[in-house]
Amino acid sequence: MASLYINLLIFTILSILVRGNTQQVHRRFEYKYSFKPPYLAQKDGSVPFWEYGGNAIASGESVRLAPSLRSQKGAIWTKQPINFDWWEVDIMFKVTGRGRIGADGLAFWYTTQRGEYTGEVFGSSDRWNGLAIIFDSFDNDNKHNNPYIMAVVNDGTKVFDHKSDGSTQLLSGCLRDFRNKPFPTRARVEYFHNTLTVYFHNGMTNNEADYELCFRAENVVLPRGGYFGISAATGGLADDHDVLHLLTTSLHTAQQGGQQISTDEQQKLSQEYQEYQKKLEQQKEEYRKEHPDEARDKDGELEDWFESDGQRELRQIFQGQAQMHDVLRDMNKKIDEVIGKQMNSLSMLTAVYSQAQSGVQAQPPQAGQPLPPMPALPIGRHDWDALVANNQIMINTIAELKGFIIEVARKSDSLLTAGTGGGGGTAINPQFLNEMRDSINQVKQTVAGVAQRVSAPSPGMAGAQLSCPQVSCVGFTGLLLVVAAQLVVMLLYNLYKERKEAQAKKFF
Ligand SMILES: [Ca+2]
Ligand SMILES: [Ca+2]
Repeated sequence: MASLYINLLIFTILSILVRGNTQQVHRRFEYKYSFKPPYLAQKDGSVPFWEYGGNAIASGESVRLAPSLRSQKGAIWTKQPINFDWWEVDIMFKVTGRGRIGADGLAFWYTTQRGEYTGEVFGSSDRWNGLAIIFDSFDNDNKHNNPYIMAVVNDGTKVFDHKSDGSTQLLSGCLRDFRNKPFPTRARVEYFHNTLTVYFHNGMTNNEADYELCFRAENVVLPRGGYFGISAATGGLADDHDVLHLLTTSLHTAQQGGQQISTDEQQKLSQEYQEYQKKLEQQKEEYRKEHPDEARDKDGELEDWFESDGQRELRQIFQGQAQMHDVLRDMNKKIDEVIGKQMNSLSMLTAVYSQAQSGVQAQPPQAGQPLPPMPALPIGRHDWDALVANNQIMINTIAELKGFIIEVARKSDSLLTAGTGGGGGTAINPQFLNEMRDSINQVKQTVAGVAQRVSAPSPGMAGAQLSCPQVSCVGFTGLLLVVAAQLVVMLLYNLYKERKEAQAKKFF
């Protein structure tokens, strides 16, 4: 019965997995919540759809949130709150400095309000409501665990603990060095169905596929309609904190995506986008007119085609590392796949259970609402105990079997040595046993003969008991029984010995 139930369960899980995999996630690039080069900032220095302040400076190629000077703070924030629930943000950034150690770091925000440019937490406000992904360069608590990447969720009440580098407040994180890399470092923050996943690209290659998992956290509940922002700060030590791009993609499940965008809205959006592109082209033209000497400069760049010995060596080292990295990445991907599959199976299992419990089809979770508590697996305490007990029995049986096999091997060894060592020794051969059996049979016959003679009625004592004066007397039938029992034991022993020998032969 139990195995039938388990089979049914596995079948249901598999069918749901197949159905789940065919359900697609629709992705849409959100240009109003993104910035990227070229022409990241316009001529007047503004970044379309974004506002920045503090010590931040935007150029055509990047946003320098905080320059490598002491005690600088700067940030850039979206003008509009986010109007979708699930998203993925890709940030390309560079943290560079002359020092072996840098400070303070950089933070990506999703908060209900834009932070203050004079704030105390990596260039933004403390007591934020929402999510911070912090790239902490400086090791305040001197535990040699920085630079560190971490997620800290705040409900607007907590004050960030700089002294411990937020180690008591973080949701999750990973130890990754993001300073002074040959290529820009990248982070991909994904928030989908209340699961927060952060991938990191360590900037050792410029390969798009080199992201690795930093952490994944489930049941993360963030408020709806927050703002995206990215900020940085320096302290006594200082790095340059540059953001090269921030690309936002909204994520929609199949049924959501189909209903949400009407064709009118779609037309309006594409028109808006085309206008924006036209404006950019115009600005490009103007720039070319104003800087006619730039084209000439490009001709003078021929020197860049040559490289010094040092540069070549460095390039070769990077190439070698890139190859090693490719192999590692493949392995990482496989491990990620395995972990992903495990997570998937687990969540499917709980989904099946909850469906069976309620009989209602599960709805995808909504942002801003806590998830229902995870139901227990359909394995009860007694099932578990039974499993453990069975396991113990199996272990004991295996141990016994092992002992038995060792004994058999030992005995067969001794038998072999007895066989080769001149037939003497302690071994009993069947011929000897047969002889013994024959002699016992003879004894039996003799005893029977004696018994007949003894039991023949003697004159004068008809029907009377044999008198056994002085000594204790054993009845005749008793004697016969003992002899018979001995015979049986001998026979059994003979059979046992033969079987053992047959078994021992199997091993050699
Ligand atoms: Ca720190
Ligand atoms: Ca630390």
